[in-house]
Amino acid sequence: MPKPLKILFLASEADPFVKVGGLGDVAGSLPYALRGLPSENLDVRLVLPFHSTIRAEGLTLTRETVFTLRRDNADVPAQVFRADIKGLPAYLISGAPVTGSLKVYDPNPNADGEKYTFFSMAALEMVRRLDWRPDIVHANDWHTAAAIYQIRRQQDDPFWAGVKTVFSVHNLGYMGAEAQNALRAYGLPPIAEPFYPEWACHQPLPQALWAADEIVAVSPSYAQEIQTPEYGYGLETFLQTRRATVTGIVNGIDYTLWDPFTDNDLESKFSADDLTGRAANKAAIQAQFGLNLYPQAPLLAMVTRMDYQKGVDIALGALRRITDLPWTAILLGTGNAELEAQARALEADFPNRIASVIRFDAKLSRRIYGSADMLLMPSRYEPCGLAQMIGMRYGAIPIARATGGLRDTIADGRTGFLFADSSPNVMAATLRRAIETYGHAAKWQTMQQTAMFEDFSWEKSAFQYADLYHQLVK
Ligand code: NHF
Repeated sequence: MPKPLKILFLASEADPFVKVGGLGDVAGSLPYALRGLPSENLDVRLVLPFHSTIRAEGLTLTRETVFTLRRDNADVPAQVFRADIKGLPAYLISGAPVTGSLKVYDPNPNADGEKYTFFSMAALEMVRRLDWRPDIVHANDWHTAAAIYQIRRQQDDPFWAGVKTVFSVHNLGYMGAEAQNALRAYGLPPIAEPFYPEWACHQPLPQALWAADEIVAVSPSYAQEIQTPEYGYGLETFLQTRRATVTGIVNGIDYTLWDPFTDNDLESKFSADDLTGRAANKAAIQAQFGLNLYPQAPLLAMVTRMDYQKGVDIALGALRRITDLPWTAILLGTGNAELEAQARALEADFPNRIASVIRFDAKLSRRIYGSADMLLMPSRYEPCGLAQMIGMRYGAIPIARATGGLRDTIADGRTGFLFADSSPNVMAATLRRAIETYGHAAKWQTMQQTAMFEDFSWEKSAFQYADLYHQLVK
């Protein structure tokens, strides 16, 4: 049995406390998955900001400690509450920078810079007050990056000396530029790193990349990609110098939450052994959204944040190029106003073929996974991607760009269809290939079943993280 380890896991969001995006799924699953590996002996504890959107009802809260943090010449009070859920110790940190912000990701960037710098520093002070010295601090994305940098700076302090750090990169595109002033105010100087452009020395994510003992990208391909100019945002040269400490561990999905056999949001439940329920689900969606031109045609779907990263424009362009083929499509998501308008315009041009549903709708997303024949993911970059794994679990075959986690989780021609270029033409050609295969019912069903039998459970990835932790403290 390996030595017991204490892991402090920091994130801006975690399901079921609060979830805005994929990071919330990961931080809501991985700590549980790690605690659920008895052979690994990991005491994982989660720390979150006590966002104003976290509802206290339903939580059993105990007040753990209060203290102040020094910010320039003033003291900022912090309060820590504990709210364990299903056996996972979870700490919620409150204070004016957190309660003063109405959203997890505030539209005012300075408010976010303040909130997350305060949170990162308070998380470290909290464990000192509680006298719970972690062996590993595992932070995620720019929001909690300052904690990693601060630990590195405090290696002379007996409490932090020898504490190891892991930094997970879920999206290199967000570096936390807005936190510069707050970092300075809380006493964190810029780093001097010759392989960085000047701006990067002042920002939390690059600081954590510099300071962390181990950098984890959320898929092996993304770990390679961030070391290239195309995906490295100017940090690639530095990341190449750290290549020995950059690994990729693909995310999982929670198989208890994502199971077409038990999903109560589906009109008809189904499993890999009996897919018949999918037809009724598809008929229901097509009827609800007036997609009645070709009842037997494949239903193409996109469930996404409407963002250029996700290639929404590429998908819309590709659909316009294949209108000679029989298909219907549903697009669900919100975000960038320009992309929303483009999606609406496509619906206006082909009203009985395409439904653009511009909203966030968790129930509809499940119904789409349980009915669509193909799930479109033409992402310009995709650190891991969760929708393709959910789609495969529900028998919706992904048509995706071969990048990051999409490339690592989809097998072209076996569990999905992959294409290389971010171009509507190339995507259109791939859709033609997929629609052609769809015409061979037996072949298509084999693909669906193969996809549904893939193992994307968290356990596999959790073992890889556990190994990494144990290696680090050796
Ligand atoms: O799956 C969680 C998510 C990823 O690819 C996704 C992304 C943000 O862009 O790791 O983080």
